[in-house]
Amino acid sequence: TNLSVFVPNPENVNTQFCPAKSPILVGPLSVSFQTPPTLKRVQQKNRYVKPGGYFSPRHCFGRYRTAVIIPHRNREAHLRTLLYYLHPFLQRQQLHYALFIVHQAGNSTFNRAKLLNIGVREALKLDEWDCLILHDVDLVPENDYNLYICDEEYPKHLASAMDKFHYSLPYWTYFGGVSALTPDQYMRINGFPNSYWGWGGEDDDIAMRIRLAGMSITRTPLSLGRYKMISHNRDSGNEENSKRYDQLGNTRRTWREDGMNSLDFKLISRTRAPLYTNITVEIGDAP
Ligand code: BGN
Repeated sequence: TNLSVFVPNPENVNTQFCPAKSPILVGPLSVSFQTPPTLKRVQQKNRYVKPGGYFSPRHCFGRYRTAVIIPHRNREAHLRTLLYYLHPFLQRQQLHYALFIVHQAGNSTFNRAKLLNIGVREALKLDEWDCLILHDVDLVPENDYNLYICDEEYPKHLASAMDKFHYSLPYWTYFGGVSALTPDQYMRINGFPNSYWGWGGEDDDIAMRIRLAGMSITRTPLSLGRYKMISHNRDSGNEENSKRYDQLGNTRRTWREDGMNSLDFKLISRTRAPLYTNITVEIGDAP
């Protein structure tokens, strides 16, 4: 497949940047999970999305270039629901964006943070992104004023008010669900840890890396960072990581060696699906 670098919309004859604040935002959104839509339906509703899940505003030049990276395995129905809501959401924000689904092949234990590292590495080969959005597949944003752009200074936590935590933070340093880092911020913390297999702790490790690298966390205000989680049972292959407490106790010693500079995986395929770029990888198994 041809995965050459994206060229801005050739039909776009208007050379003006989009306004700093999109005029077509609507604010609160109504999100409900009934029967997940078919991919075909999502495609029909998003006819300006190009293969690979790329979009560029049609009447102005997008000011911000955002890559949304979504780790995935075996959650097709969630993915379809997220695509259904996320594509129009990002288009209303007038972003130049693309969606990358990083699919963990095989049955080894799930590793969210490592899949995110892979998504970042692959996405940065395809375009120059201003902002990397690290996004869980089961979280749907409920307000489009929650902008999918980065803060120049600090990593930003976007999922500040999830329904499962009664629309507030479970604890002050929480950094899970959806976050936004510039490529520079991402590299300054050596990316995310590759060593958290199974559920839990990796997001706390990331929050700690940010601190250890001398940065703070900024976040979307709770009134706007609202998300609905698509309810589900714990997946098999994503059992609680019982080592996470020990690992977190060691982060200050390990973060410089465990991350983007030690990332190792086998790319099985990278293809342009109609609504997203699909990256399928073999990532090994827990030691
Ligand atoms: C925390 C988990 C996070 C998870 C949140 C919300 C740990 C490490 C314990 C020291 N952290 O407890 O990974 O995102 O809950 O569910 O388990």
